[in-house]
Amino acid sequence: MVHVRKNHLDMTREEKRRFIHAVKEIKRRGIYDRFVDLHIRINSQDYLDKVTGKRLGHINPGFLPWHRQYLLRFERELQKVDPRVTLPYWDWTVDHGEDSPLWDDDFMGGNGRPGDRRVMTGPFARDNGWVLNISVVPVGDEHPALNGNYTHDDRDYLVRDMGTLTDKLPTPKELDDTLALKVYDSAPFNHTSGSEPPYASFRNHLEGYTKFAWEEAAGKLHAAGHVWVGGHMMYIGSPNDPVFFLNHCMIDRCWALWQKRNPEVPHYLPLEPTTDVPDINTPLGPWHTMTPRDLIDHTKWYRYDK
Ligand SMILES: [Cu+2]
Repeated sequence: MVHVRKNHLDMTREEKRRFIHAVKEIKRRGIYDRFVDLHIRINSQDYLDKVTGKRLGHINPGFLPWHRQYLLRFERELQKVDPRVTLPYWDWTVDHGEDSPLWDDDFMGGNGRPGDRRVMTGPFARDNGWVLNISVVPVGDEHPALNGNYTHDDRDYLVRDMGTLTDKLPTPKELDDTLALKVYDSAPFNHTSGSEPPYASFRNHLEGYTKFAWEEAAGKLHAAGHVWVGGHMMYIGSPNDPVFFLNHCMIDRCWALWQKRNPEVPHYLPLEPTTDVPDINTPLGPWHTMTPRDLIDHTKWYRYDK
C-alpha cells in the first residue's frame, strides 16, 4: 500500500497525536533505541576517516539511499503500532524559527532550558517519559557534526539549543540551486565533492558539507537542520531527538524532487564498483537487503503530498 507523507504543518491534531503515540510506543518497546544504536555505529565509522575510510550512510553517495531505507524501516515500526501513521517532514526552507507549531507541546516540544539546555516541555521531556538509554557525546577537537569519536554521556535527557551554533535555517534559494545541479555525485565521493563550479555533487550540496560561491559557509540544508536545533541533533546520537526523522524525511523528499526535476540523468552514482563507497549495486548494510538501485524509486512504498 502506498501511503502519503505530509508536511507536519498540514497534519491534523489527530494525526499528530497518532504519530507521537506510535513514536513513544516503539520507544517503550525498545525498538526506537535500536535505531539510535544502529545510527551511532554506522555514523561513527563514516566520520572517522572521511577521505579514504569505508563510508556508508554519510559523507558519500550512499547518504540518500541509506537514510531512505533507515526511514522506511522506522516508519514500518510505527505502522505496526498504528497503520495510519506516516512520517511527516519539516520544510525548513520556509518553516523557520522557534515559534513554528513544530515545537508545540503536542508535537516535538520546545527548546532546551537555559543552562543545561534540557528539554522541559512536550512529549520528549525527561519528565514526560522520554529517557535516553543510549546517550553519547563526541570527544576531541573536531566539530561535533563531523566527529566520529564519542563516549558515553551520563545525561539521560534530551538536549536542544536552537539557533546557537547557527542562526540560519535553509532558504528556498539554497534548495532551488541545489535541485538544479545535474550530477548526483562525483569523486572523491566525500565532503569535498562538488565544491568547485560546476558543483558536480547534488548529494554533497544536499548533505550540506559544501557550498556555492555565493553562500557564506557550508553547513546548509541537511546539516543546517541538525546544527540549528543543536544539542543531540548536533552529533552521532541525533536520532535520540525525534525531529531527526522530520529533518531526514525532508531530505528524502528533496531527493525525490531532484529526480523529478532531472529525469534525464542517473539518479544514483557511481554506477561502477568504487573504493570505499557503495555503487549502485552494493547491498547497503547493516541489512544487506537492498541496493541504491532498489531504493531510487520510492513511489512503490510512499509518496509526498507535494
Ligand atoms: Cu544520519
